[in-house]
Amino acid sequence: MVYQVYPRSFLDSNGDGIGDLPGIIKKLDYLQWLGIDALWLNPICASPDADNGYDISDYYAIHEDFGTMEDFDRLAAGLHERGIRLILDLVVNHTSDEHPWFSASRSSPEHPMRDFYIWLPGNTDGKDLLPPNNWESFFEGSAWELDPCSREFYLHLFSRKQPDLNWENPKLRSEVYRMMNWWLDKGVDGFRMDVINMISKVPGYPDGTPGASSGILGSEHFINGPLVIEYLREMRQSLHTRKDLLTIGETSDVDADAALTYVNSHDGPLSMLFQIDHMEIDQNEEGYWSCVPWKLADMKRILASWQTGMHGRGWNTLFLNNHDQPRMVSRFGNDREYRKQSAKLLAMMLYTLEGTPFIYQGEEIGMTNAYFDSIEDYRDVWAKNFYARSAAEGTNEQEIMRHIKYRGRDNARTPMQWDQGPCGGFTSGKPWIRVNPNFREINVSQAMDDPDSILHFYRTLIRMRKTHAVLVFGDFPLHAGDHEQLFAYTRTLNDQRADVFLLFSQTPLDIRSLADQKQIPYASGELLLANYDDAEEHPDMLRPYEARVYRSISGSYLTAGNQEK
Ligand code: TEU
Ligand code: CA
Repeated sequence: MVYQVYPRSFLDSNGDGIGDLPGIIKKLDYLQWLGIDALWLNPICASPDADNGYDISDYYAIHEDFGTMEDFDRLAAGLHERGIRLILDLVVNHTSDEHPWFSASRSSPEHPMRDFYIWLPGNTDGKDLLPPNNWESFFEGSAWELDPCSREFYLHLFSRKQPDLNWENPKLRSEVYRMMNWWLDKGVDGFRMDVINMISKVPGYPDGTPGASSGILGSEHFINGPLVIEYLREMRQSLHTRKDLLTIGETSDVDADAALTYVNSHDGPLSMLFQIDHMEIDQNEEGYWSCVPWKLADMKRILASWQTGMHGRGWNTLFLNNHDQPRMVSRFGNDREYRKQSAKLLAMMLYTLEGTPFIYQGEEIGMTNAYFDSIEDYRDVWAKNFYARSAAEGTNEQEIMRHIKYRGRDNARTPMQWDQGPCGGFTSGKPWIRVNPNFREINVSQAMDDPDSILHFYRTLIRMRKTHAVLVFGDFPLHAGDHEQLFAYTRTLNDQRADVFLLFSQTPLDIRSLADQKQIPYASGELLLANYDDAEEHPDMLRPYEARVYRSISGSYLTAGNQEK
C-alpha cells in the first residue's frame, strides 16, 4: 500500500512552521513499522504556493521551504534502503504563472514559446472584451484571464496563477517527458499525475452546455478530451524504460468503462487511477460545495461498479482520504463517540476490496476535520474564493462557514499530530495552519501505547492483507445492495472465501435474521478481524459501526458454516 505525505503538514524540522523533507526523513522508521510499500509526496518543487505547490515555477528545483536537493537524495536513499518506493506528484496540466515558460509566453504573441500555453482573442459585445468562451475554473469564476498587453486571454482551469499548458505543442510535450526522465534517473519510482485527464481540450474551445457535466461549466470539453490517451501513450514510450514504473492518474469524471482506456492490463498507458465518483456522493448538481447528506447505497453502488468493472481487466485504487477531501471519519463515520469504531470500519472496507489501498497521513490515527470557525484560519485558495463569492452574493457568514467546515480541503491539511507536546509535536515554531485542537487526545504517541488504537488496527490490516490473497485478488459479490445501514460482500478466490460485514450506523443490526431471509450470507467461518474484541460472543448482532471479516474454504463454508445455523 501507498502512504501519502503532504510535506507542508507532516513534520517541521527547523521551526519555521512548515513541514519539510528532513522532517519526513525523521519518520521513515515509523513508516516502515507501519508496513507501507510506497510513499507518495504531494508537490515538492519550487512554487509560489498559490495552490500549495500545485503551481510549479521550476520542475528541477526543490521548494526552498522543504529543503534542498541533497535532502531529497537522502530521503530517496532512506526510502529505498527500507524497501519503500518513492512516488512524486506530476503537475503538468498547468504551471505557475511565475514559471519562466509563462513569462516568455506572455511576453509577446510572437515569442517562440507563446504556444506553450493556451491563448485566444476575446469576444466583444461592442463595449467590453469578453472571455473566448463560457468555461469556468474549478476555483471560481471564468477560466480565462485577460492579459492587458496582448489583449488576449489565457486559459486556467484552476486559479489564475495556474495557466494551462498547451499539450498540442510537441515541444512542450517533449519538455515534460525530459523532466520526467530527469526525476526517474534520480531514482524516483513513479508519478501520481495531477488532473491528467484534462490535458487535451476539444479543438475550437466550444462553449460548455449547462448541465452537461458535473458542476463545472465546459468540463465536457476538457475532461477525457480527444487526444488524452494518445498523449499518455506517447509519454509512456518516451520514458526511460523500467519494469516497475508506477503511474497513478488523477481522473475525475471517469466510470469503470472509461477507466479501462487508461488502465487496462493490455495496453493501458497508466497503472491505476484515482477515480473521484465516490468522493462526490455528498454533492448535488450545484457542485463541490453543495454538501448534501450521502447515502450508503450510493457508496456501495459506486464501489461495486469499480470492483466488478475492473476485476481481471484493470487495477483499482482504494481511498477515502487525500489532501483534497475532508477527513473520512468525520465524513463517512462518526468523529465523536464512535470515532475509533467507525475509523476502523472504514479502514476494514478499504483493506478488504480489490486494488491498492492509499493511506493519507493522519488517517491511521483517525484524525478528524478541523472545523475551524473563522475564515481567517483557512489557507486554501478554493475555500477563500468560495467565501468571497458567497459573501458577495449576500449569503450569511454562518451558512458559508457551514460549507467550508464540512467540505474545505484544509480539514485534511492541518498538521500531523505526533504527540501531546506544543503543536502536537509538528513544529517548535508557529505552524503555517492551525493544529487541530484535538491533538492532545489524537496523536501517534498515544496510539502507539494503546494496543486497541486505530493505528495498531491499520498495521494488523496491512499484514492481514499480505497473508490472504483472497482479500487482494478475489471477486466481489455484493449482498443486499439497497440496505441503508449494512455493507456486506463476499470475496472468493479459488476455494478461499472472505465474508465482510460493515455496519454504517449507530443502531445495532440483527444480521442473523437478514441471513435467514437469504439477503446476506451467515456470519461464519474463522473470524479474521473485527473492531470489537468480543465479536465472537455476539455473532448475530452488529453493534454501532461494527466491522468483521470471516474467512472460510468455499466447500466447508456451505456445509459447516451454513448448516450449523
Ligand atoms: O485536484 C483536482 C481537483 O480539484 C478536482 O479535479 C477534483 O474534481 C476535486 O478535488 C473533486 O473533489 C488536483 C489536486 O489534487 C489539487 O490539490 C489541486 O488544487 C488541483 O489538482 C490543481 O492542481
Ligand atoms: Ca520547516
